[in-house]
Amino acid sequence: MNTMTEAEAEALFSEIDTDGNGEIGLSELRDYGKASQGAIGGIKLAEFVREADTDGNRRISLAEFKSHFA
Ligand SMILES: [Ca+2]
Ligand SMILES: [Ca+2]
Repeated sequence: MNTMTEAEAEALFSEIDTDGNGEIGLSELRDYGKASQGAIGGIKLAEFVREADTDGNRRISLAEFKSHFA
């Protein structure tokens, strides 16, 4: 997937990471999903977590996020 520039991916990440701890947790994703019809960058949230969470800790780090989108 190369749908965003790195800067766009970082901007979207910080929009979703509302507590600013550098990782997107499931509750942050759920909150974001409510505002975006359950999709992120056109991808369904459940699918996004499965594909982007490469270390399997159920949280999306900025590095995981960027390698997925940018
Ligand atoms: Ca967070
Ligand atoms: Ca992860």
